[in-house]
Amino acid sequence: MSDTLFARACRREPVERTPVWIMRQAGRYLPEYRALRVNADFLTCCRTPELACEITLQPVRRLDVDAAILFSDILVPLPAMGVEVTFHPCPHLARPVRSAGDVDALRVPDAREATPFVFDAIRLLRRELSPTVPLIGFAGAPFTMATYLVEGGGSKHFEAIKGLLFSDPPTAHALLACCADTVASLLAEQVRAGAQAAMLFDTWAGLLGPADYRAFALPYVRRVFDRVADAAADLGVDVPRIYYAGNAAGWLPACRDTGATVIGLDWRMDLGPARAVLGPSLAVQGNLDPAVLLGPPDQIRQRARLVLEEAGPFGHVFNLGHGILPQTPPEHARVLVDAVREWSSRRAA
Ligand code: 1CP
Repeated sequence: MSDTLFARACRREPVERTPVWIMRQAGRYLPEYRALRVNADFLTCCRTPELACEITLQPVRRLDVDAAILFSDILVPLPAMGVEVTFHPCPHLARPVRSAGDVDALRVPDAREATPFVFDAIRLLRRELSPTVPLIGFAGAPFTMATYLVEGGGSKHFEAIKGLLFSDPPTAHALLACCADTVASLLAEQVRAGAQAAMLFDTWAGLLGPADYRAFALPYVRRVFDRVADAAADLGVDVPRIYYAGNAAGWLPACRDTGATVIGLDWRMDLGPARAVLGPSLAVQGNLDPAVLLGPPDQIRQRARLVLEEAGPFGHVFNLGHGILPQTPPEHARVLVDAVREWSSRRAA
């Protein structure tokens, strides 16, 4: 794997073109995914290795992307922590975590016992995928996990999680530590099962100002990536550590201290200035606005080119700035992948 286009871009080595994959590339915008979901609910798909494997492969076949991402969800570890979650399709927790007593009652599961289906799916996928297409394992970053646990689902103003941070910081830290240890076990174990990159999604860290990011998010991200780095070192393999930093403009400099090797960014900032802040040792991933894929093909090609020019030729993995929207015409996703290939290889020639 260390020689795939994706791995070389993550290491900031020269590449003949920019690798591309799409966040949430498996999912509801694909008719083949919707067809499979007629007979299996979302969690059944996540918990059945053959189904998770098949769904992971769907966008690889259709789009010819340069990386696969395991089909799962950041909330898959919740039941083993003692928290029930349902999806309709957005996640909903019947009993959110609100008090010190609720946090005390949480378990930090051993991932091998809690989610064996995740590792079985990874082993299956490593047999099915071409050696040129690396498999990305992932988990939710501790702050984003804690946000779902406390809010109980999506939220408009996030007053429950933010209220907890400021009214009872020791309980907030105990919750974050619990999330970090759960996620560290899950992600390190994915690497041991064969995941060739490890990604943390911090979708909600943008709720925090810089000082609070450093207090409540950063140390826990670092704790997870340290465990991932240890697992990779034990195996003697290079495993890129990708940190998706949602709405990160306010605390972008802190991303240098996360232990990540690649920083995923959304479209709210341009990649050129972001790279100037992140410095020469980090690669970047992103950052086309997913809504661009709702527009016409010419616009998609033009916007893809602008992102490539902002990012420069090395140390860039092309992606959207957030998950692909369910309304996206699948052929528009293919237009994007082809445009990235064409422009970036023409530039390299
Ligand atoms: O009914 C269905 O089919 C369920 C829809 C769905 C899907 C397809 C959910 C519920 N999750 C997923 C898959 C998923 N989620 C993947 C694997 C697919 C791929 O990337 O190809 C991944 C990586 C995720 C990660 C995820 N889940 C994040 C982080 C990334 C992001 O988009 O910000 C988050 C925040 C979630 C929570 C979640 N799970 C499902 C939904 C609809 C959501 C978002 C809800 C919200 O915005 O609050």
